[in-house]
Amino acid sequence: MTPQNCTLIGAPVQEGTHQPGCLMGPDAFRTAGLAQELTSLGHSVTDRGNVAPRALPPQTHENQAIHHLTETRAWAEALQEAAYTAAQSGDLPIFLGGDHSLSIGTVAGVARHAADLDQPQFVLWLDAHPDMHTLGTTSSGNLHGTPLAYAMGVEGFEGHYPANEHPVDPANVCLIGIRSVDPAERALIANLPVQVADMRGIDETGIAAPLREFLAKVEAAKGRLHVSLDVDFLDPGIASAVGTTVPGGATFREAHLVMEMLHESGLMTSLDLVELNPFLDERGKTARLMVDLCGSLMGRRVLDKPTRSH
Ligand code: 4U7
Ligand code: MN
Ligand code: MN
Ligand code: MN
Repeated sequence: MTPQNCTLIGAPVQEGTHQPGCLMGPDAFRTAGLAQELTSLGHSVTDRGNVAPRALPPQTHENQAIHHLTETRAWAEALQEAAYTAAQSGDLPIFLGGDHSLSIGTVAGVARHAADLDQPQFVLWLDAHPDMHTLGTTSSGNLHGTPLAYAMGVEGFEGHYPANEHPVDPANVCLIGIRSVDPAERALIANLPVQVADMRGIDETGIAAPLREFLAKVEAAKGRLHVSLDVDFLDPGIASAVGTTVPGGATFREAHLVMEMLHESGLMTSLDLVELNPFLDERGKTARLMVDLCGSLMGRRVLDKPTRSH
């Protein structure tokens, strides 16, 4: 296993949701021992503390449901810059959320670095939701439901979110774990070449098949891979500390298998850990599970030899 230099970047953003608590996410990951877990696996860790957004002049949108648009834009600008700088250093950036609106900034930032390297950017979205609303289609007004549409350069953010200079090709995007899709997202998915593994399909094929297919694409294209892990990817029975629980999520073993396969691929170049709401946690159980999953993602395994052959 190649040791990596991991850079932890806290993004205590919660303006993308209605429910307070994600603000405490970065410190919960720290308290649950994320750095120690990575160090125990032979990696080095630098914790850069938390990003702080600038104050921006207030802006509004005709969709009255939207709240905290100004703050979301400010976070996006600050995180795009932080992600770009961290990616340039050659280290593995790990963004500690914070709600999923943080990915508006992180994906754009790492994609900008991929463009500098002239490598295609790929995104793996592990989530119950596609997060493919635009400012025009969101009816909850919760902007954590928009980051993937923005990352792919879908229209509907102009003049509100920062201009997206390096949109990710939808053909380079894979969503796994999907089980709650709104009508506007359904229509977008139907018209874009994204790979979607919903829980219905996963029940039939297992979770390894769609992931293996996607990782083969990343490898063949010599791409860079950003992984965005939303706590609600997991079944609420094992991970309750999240505002948007949806039954029927990934089991403990399905989630670990995804992490183990990602590690074996050696392809991941950046990571978001999002939507942990420590205020809803039971004695740090979900925070610890997320750290445990990061262990598998970063090389912890049952035996010192590969468990299966491809
Ligand atoms: B998350 C939702 F309506 N689609 O837009 C919305 F179901 O980052 C949920 O994946 C969004 O947790 C969930 O509010 C955003 C809803
Ligand atoms: Mn507008
Ligand atoms: Mn999400
Ligand atoms: Mn979600």
